[in-house]
Amino acid sequence: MPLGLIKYGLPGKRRARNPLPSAGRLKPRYDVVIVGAGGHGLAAAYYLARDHGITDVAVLDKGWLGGGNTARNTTIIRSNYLTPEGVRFYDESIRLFRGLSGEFDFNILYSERGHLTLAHTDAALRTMRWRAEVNKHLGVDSEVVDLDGLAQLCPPLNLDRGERFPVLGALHHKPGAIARHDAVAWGYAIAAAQRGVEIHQRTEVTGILTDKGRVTGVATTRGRIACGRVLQAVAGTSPLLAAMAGGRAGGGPRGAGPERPPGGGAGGASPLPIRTVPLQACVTEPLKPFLDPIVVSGSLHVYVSQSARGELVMGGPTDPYELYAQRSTLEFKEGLAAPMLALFPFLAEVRVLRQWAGLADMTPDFSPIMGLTPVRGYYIDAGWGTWGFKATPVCGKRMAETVATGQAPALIEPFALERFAAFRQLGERGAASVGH
Ligand code: FAD
Ligand code: PYC
Repeated sequence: MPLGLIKYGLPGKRRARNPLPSAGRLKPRYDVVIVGAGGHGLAAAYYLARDHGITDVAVLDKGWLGGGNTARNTTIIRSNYLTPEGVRFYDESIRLFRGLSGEFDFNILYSERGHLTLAHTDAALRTMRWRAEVNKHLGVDSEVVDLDGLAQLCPPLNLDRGERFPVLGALHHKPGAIARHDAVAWGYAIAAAQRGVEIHQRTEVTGILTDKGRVTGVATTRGRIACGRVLQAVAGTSPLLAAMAGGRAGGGPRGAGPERPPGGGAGGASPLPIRTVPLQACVTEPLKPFLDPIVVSGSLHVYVSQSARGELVMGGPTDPYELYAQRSTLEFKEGLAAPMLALFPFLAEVRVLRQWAGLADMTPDFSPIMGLTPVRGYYIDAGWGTWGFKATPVCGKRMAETVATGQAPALIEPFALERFAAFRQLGERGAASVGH
């Protein structure tokens, strides 16, 4: 047992320690304001300070640190995407994830388990082969495995050929991993705050201030703040915030921004080609470790991994309607149970411990939106749908570079908002975790 733990345990009186330095008072002006203290906003703040020496930064959140989608996600990390742009991008994230615990001196429980995407049809197998070829070409470890291979990689999986949708094979992606989501958010928050970044919780941005096409500040529930640069990193509420930056000024092509978000938004119609839908997940009671790899079935619309605590973390497709409510439903659980039991019949008696929902901001091509906007000094990090946790380190690092230099680096340039106007979409639907 570490000596520090014994020393901590012996004295009767223990003072609770908050490792996050206090943010102090909100100043009237900052160099950079980041809206959203989820993993993405916090990571961007950290890399702005660490890599670019920019520390006059306020991260504002209407709720609490890491309490949005970051707290609600199922933490699957992988780079087995379909487009070369996607594979390169997520692969850099995996490299960064591997070093985070050491960098923070804070264990984020990063655990590479391997990731299996099951194929139940010939068409699905074809997509797996395609993904494997693109991945290998770019140095990413993905292979199609047959039933014998699957039986070795995941012995508890039901491979009975008599099933209604029998498993035919799978894409095996060795680097597939999970991590502790709140540890990632807190790790970035503490490391950023130690470098001088201020994190102000319960501070909602209610307006974006602009002058002659340039951002000049933000209006908040605690008053106005002047600043030269704003980064929006609000995931599920991206269209609402972008609308505050001014009507179509967010850059969406005419006709591509599909609908006004519920409740409007100060700037009116959404400038982003994004629809927001709930995404639900649940965990079971803890079980002895039996499931090493992460298992996903795109055709059956379910996925599962076993956490360090032994809980099975499970999810399904997005809800089939647009909604800004984080409620969970019985229909979700019912829809999950049947396919999950087809894959692991012995789980029939296992109890679900809790369930929840988050908000997925879905783009038409299932790729994110990162980079500049037509409002000068206003930068966007959005469109993370169901896939953004795994991008936290790389997006934070590359968006920090974008904010610091005023230019998007080559790695994220293909994800620019203007791709929708230029018909340069990056189709990643075939690599989405389940059929969303
Ligand atoms: P968030 O963590 O949502 O942070 C945004 C913050 O902005 C919030 O804290 C919010 O309070 C704040 N905010 C919003 N509006 C304002 C405002 N006006 N003023 C101030 N603050 C504001 N991704 C994966 O890669 N792998 C997965 O396995 C995975 N599973 C998922 C499962 C579920 C059930 C859900 C819902 C999502 C999943 N995702 C997954 C997606 C992932 O959770 C998100 O893409 C990611 O967390 C986005 O991080 P973020 O920091 O951008 O956003
Ligand atoms: O991006 O791999 C993923 C994922 C799994 C569940 C939700 N998203």
